[in-house]
Amino acid sequence: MERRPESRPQVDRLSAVVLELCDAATVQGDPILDGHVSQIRAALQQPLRVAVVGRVNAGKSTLVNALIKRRVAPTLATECTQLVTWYRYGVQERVEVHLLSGEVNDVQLEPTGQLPSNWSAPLDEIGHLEVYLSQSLLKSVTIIDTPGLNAISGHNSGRTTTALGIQTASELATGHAEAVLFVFSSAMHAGEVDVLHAFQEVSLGAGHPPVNVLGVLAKADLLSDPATDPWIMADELARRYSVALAGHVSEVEPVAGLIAETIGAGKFTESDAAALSLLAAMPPPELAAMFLSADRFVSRSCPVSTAHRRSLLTALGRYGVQVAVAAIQGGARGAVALQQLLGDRSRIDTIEDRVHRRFARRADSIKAEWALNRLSALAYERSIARPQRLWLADSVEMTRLKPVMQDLLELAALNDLLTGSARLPDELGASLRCLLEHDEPVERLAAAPTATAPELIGAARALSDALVSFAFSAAPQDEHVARIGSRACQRLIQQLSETRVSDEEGSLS
Ligand SMILES: Nc1nc2c(ncn2[C@@H]2O[C@H](COP(=O)(O)OP(=O)(O)O)[C@@H](O)[C@H]2O)c(=O)[nH]1
Ligand SMILES: [Mg+2]
Repeated sequence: MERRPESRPQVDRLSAVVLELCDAATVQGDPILDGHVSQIRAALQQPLRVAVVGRVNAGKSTLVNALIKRRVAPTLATECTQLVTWYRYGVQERVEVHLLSGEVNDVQLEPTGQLPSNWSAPLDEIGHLEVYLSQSLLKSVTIIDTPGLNAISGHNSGRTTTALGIQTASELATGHAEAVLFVFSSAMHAGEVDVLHAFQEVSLGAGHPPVNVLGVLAKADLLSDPATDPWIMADELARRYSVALAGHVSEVEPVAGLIAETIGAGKFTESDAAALSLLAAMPPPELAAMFLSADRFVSRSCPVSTAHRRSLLTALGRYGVQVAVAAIQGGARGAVALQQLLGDRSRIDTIEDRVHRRFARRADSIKAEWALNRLSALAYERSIARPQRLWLADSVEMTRLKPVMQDLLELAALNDLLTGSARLPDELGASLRCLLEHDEPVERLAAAPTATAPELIGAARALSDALVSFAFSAAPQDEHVARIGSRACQRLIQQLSETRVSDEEGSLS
């Protein structure tokens, strides 16, 4: 007998419902509505689009490279850092230059694997680039690298906001990001506050609920001096930022993007490991003196060539070099062991996990919600005939009421919990957050891995009861969230009971 899935369906169940609405909209026969709807339909059928946003030099492109495990995006101030670049999945690697005129030109990556720096068209005629790569992450998300939010009214920021979806209402249905990685560097400076405000305007204007925005504290390695562990400071700073940004991002995670980029892109070699071993063998006082500053690191006399020291510094930063040297002194040998260790230290795994857990796994709900929002915005678009607009407003509302759309309510409830717009008692709030954040029943109920189906059902009932009894005397918004949580428990109980019955039937046959 066919075994029922244990986790929530990953297929585009909700998107399929919204696609039906799109089909019905097309039959309405309004060409303008149809134009918008066909863009929404296309977006629903593609991987989730995640924009990487932040000020110039925050470490966005470095993070993009680290995530796609290739050094494709330029990370210095070259011309193409000014272009919005989409990284999409494609078996055949290529780059498409999308001109503002609508024309598309194909170009190749440089032999080094990087984006070319010369384009066949002037920069101000290029809308964006689309890079097709066969990296597996891109099967589930499309990543959009943006130039930066520094001068929100400036030319490049205009492009950034376009990628995020800040356009005129008539363009609302065009290529937008559905989720955001907001990158800011640890080296706070005055401009950062302006960028934050710009970002807030941008993210709210684009209708990105905080649950779809992840904060990334990049360049965590720069928080170190030779004597301290940067992660102590990075964790503390990330915690402070996550409080300060509570209404705008779901959480803030620190990362050492540069190390992750070098290791992920396979740019750390045996020759680098050998050079680091020479450093590790130096007398400790001399080594300590070298690590006092980047200048001293390259200028002092030492068995490793100045050029190689400079390249190590560019590839790993001072912290990365220090970590590797300390590991060698502790017995680590060879490039493979050091790659593993440096990769772990960069904490890119946490960012990957969050991209997967918060975005990729929830892509269906995020996309369906995004598409419904776009469709309801079209109901106010005056270039569409009034009867069609009225039909649209009504149909979006009816679609939202379908029982299958419970997932969207759960996402909204999680958002309310994360942003503090709904408050539940600490323990109950944590249990509900866990229920709404995870996929597997054991994780959703924070149960022991060995828990049996009846135990899980019991735990779900207990949580549901606690939520209902809280809801009786709660403020309206808190009550609403608690009731959605209770319904989520009931769905889980039903799912667990069905799995159990099918298992029992399976064992009888
Ligand atoms: N030490 C260190 N430098 C970084 C890190 N991430 C980026 N950088 C450097 O910061 C500069 C700007 O990075 P980039 O990714 O191009 O920033 P973007 O303008 O936001 O795309 C480059 O020189 C990077 O090498 C990091 O995690 N650690
Ligand atoms: Mg960049």
